Amino acid sequence: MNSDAPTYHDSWLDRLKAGLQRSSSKLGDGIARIFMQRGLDTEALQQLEDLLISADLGPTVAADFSASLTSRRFDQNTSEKSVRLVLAREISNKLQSLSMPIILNPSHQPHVVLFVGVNGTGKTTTVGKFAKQMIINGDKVGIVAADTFRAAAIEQLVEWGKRSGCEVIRSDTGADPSGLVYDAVTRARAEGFDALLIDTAGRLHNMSNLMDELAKLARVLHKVDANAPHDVVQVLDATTGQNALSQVEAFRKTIGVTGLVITKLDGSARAGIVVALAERFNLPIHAVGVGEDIQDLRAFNANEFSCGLMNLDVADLEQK
Ligand SMILES: Nc1nc2c(ncn2[C@@H]2O[C@H](COP(=O)(O)OP(=O)(O)OP(=O)(O)O)[C@@H](O)[C@H]2O)c(=O)[nH]1
Ligand SMILES: [Mg+2]
Repeated sequence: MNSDAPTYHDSWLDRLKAGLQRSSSKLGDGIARIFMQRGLDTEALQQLEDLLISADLGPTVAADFSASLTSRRFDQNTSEKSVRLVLAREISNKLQSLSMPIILNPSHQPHVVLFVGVNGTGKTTTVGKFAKQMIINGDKVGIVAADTFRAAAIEQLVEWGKRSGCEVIRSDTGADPSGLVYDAVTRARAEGFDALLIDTAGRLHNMSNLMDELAKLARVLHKVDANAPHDVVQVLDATTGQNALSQVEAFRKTIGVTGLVITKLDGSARAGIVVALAERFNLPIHAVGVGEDIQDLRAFNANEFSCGLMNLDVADLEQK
C-alpha cells in the first residue's frame, strides 16, 4: 500500500460481486437446488424461507419474501431466475432509503464522527479510508487515536495518517481517551478543521466498564460542543452474522448509534445480515468495506448489493 491516490481500476460492481460470491453462491445454489427438486410449491416456499433465514436475512424478511412470492401466484413453471429477481427487488426496496453517505455539515467546526464497535471489526481501517475520501474532497481532516490502550493501535492509526495524508492527533499509550478527544476538538476548532474522525478501542458489548467509558467519551465531546458527536458510526464485520444484531442493540443503548459501516463484505458468506440489520434498526448504511486497501470502502448501493447477493446483473432489475 502507498499514499498515492486510490486507483479504482476494478469496476466497483465487479469487486462487490466477487466479494459477495460466497454469500450469493450459498443463496443462488440453494434456490437452484430447491427448484431442481420440485418447482415452486408450498414445500419449496418453506424451504426457501429456511434458506433465507440460514443466509442471515432474518425470519421477518424471509416470511415477507415468501408471502410476496405466494401473492404473485408463482407456480411450477416459474423460473429460478425470476425468483431471484423478485428477491433482489425486495431487498433493494428495503435498503434503498438507507444508503446515505456521511455528510459533513460545514456549520460544525469541526464535524465530529465517533467510530465504535467490537474488537477487530475494522474501525481503524475504516477511519483511515474515510479520511482519504474526505481529503480527496478537499476537507481538512484530523484522525484521533482514542484507542489509547495499545501502543500498536496508535501506531496503526499513525500509518493510516501517512497513507491518507491527514493529521493524526494522539496521546501517550494509557492516557485517558476522554482527555485526548477534548483536546482534539478544542485544537481542531482553533485550526479550522472540517472533520475529526475519532477511532476508539474495540470493546465487547457486554463489558460494562468499557461501555461506560464510551458513554463518558460522548459526554466529554458534548461539553465541548453541545451537538457533538455529530455522527456515531458503528463498524460491523459482515462475517459475524447474527451477532451483529446484538452488537448494534448494545451500542445503540450506550451511545446512540446514528449509522453503520459494514466491513469485510469480500469473502463473507453472511452478507445477508445487512438485510436483517436494515429491517431491525433502520439505520443509514454509510459505506461498505470490500478489502483491506485504502480504496476498498465505497458508498452503499442497494441495487448493486441486492444483485450481488442474488447473482444478477443490475440491468436485470430494470427488466419487467
Ligand atoms: N478483507 C477485509 N478486511 C478488512 C476490511 N476492513 C478491515 N479489514 C481487516 O480487518 C482487520 C482488523 O481491522 P482494524 O481496522 O484493525 O479493526 P479494529 O476494529 O480497529 O480493531 P480493534 O481496534 O482491535 O478493535 C485488519 O486486518 C484489516 O485489514 C474489509 O473490508 N475487508
Ligand atoms: Mg482499531
